Amino acid sequence: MTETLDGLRLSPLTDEDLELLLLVRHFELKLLELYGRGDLNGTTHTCLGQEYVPVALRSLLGPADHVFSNHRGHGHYLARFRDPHGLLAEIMGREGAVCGGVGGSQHIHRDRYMSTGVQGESMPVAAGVALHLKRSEPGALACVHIGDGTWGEGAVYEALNLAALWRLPLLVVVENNGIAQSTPTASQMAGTVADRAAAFGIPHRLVLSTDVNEIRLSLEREIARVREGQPLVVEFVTHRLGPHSKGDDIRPAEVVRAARDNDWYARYAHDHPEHFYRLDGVVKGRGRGPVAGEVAARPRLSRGAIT
Ligand SMILES: Cc1ncc(C[n+]2csc(CCOP(=O)(O)OP(=O)(O)O)c2C)c(N)n1
Ligand SMILES: [Mg+2]
Repeated sequence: MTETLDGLRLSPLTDEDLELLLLVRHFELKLLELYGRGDLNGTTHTCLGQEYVPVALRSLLGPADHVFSNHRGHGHYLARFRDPHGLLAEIMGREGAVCGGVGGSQHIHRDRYMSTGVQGESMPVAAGVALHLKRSEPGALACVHIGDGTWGEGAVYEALNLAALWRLPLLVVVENNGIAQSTPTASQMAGTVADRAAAFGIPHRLVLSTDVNEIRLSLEREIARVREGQPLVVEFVTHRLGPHSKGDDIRPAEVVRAARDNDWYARYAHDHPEHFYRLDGVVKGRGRGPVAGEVAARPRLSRGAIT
């Protein structure tokens, strides 16, 4: 067993948080199963292993805040809306799809939530929305999720520059899983995310923990400052449990093993077996049968998305 990121026992979760974590986990495992059977088209990127990031942030964000997601966005969406039916219908091109079936897995727009598969695109858009919020809805913020590899996109720096200069309520959440598709971060990033934030005078916080309660406590005050116009970069050191998309995993066995050893799912089952097993089977059963079965039985949309 390799060292876990924080090496500590996870604190007990509320039923609500655990159910949400399990919902995301089983939703995506089901997706991979459906793709494997040829029941879905296009592609999908799972956030297996990273589910705790949006779940931890959930209670720190409010309905007036905007969330910008990326290609790995099912967890971000489910943490915001808890709508597995609408998302699965979107991915399967069925009636009840949240974006009428034209967005698919990566391109979702609902209320103050938007995802894009184009790396870095969301940063300037989120900065623009943060400017709007500063002027018209003070106290609200724009939260944007990006990966470590996305720091190779120039648009990220243009957005950071203006966020710092104009003191925008912009929260940049970096899910640093150590890899971009098949390129390890160490092979493509000079310096660090922290150095790059510092170049703009933007505070940076490193989160090593996978403990939802601990993460919330550690970020509460900083996120309150974002609402007052202090942009912030929060970098989660996390692990991608699965392939980049489907079946395209060329990582060495020890890297995958380290990801498994840090997985909140196995760790929570170990640390809190009674709580875990009381809810895991229930949430898994819901996703495997009723949600997927019900959505698959709906009429197909004529214009289903292909990605
Ligand atoms: C502008 C742009 N370039 C390339 C791609 C292809 N692509 C999709 S995901 C990805 C890797 C992103 O890595 P990272 O930002 O670390 O996020 P992760 O996949 O690890 O969550 C790439 C290169 C893209 N979607 N958009
Ligand atoms: Mg990455």
